[in-house]
Amino acid sequence: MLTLYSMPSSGNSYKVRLLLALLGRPYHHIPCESQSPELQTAKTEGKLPLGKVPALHLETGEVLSESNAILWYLASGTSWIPNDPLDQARMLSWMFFEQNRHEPVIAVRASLRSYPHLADEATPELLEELLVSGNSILDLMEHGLQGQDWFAGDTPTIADIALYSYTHTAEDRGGFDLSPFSAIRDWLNRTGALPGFEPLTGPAHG
Ligand SMILES: N[C@@H](CCC(=O)N[C@@H](CS)C(=O)NCC(=O)O)C(=O)O
Repeated sequence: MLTLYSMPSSGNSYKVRLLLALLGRPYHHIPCESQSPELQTAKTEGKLPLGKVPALHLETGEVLSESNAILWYLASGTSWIPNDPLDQARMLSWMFFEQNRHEPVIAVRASLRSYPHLADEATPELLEELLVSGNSILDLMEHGLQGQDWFAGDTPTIADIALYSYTHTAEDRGGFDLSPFSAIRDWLNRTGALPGFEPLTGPAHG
């Protein structure tokens, strides 16, 4: 059986749990919350090759790191990766965007507002800067969803899962106002209605 080391509060970890739920794949879960002894143990026992969660341990003993690479592996051979190379490239483009531009702003603002150990870094100036840049990221997503239900192609792909993770908590955790972004709000509702969907239930961090 697959074993997933993941952080209950974290969007990067939630992506993987969400895809496993949507695929109906059973797995053994080892929760490693931020600042917890379990996270430290996983690190010292060498369970996290890149030092971060999520990490997926396969039945073969191989270990995969990086949430979006894990999504790719789990989705291989399923409809969550489109067949058309152009749609695949579009999907990857949104997934790189998610890691390079979305997560460092929208997730970071949520983390600064939620994790007690980051409170000292959460200055009003930094929160304002992240609010402005986060709104421009949301604008790009809103534009990307014009005339289409999903980010890459006609059906949901792992790009939707990658982007859903930190966007659906952007209001309550990140302090963003999604009311001007109607295409994003419709897409969030569409994603939340997928068969097998599981909500993020970890504590309100990150
Ligand atoms: N780019 C990585 C980011 C992984 C990452 O930063 N994980 C954080 C939680 S979101 C973590 O492991 N934090 C614990 C630590 O750094 O000690 C991915 O997408 O998997």
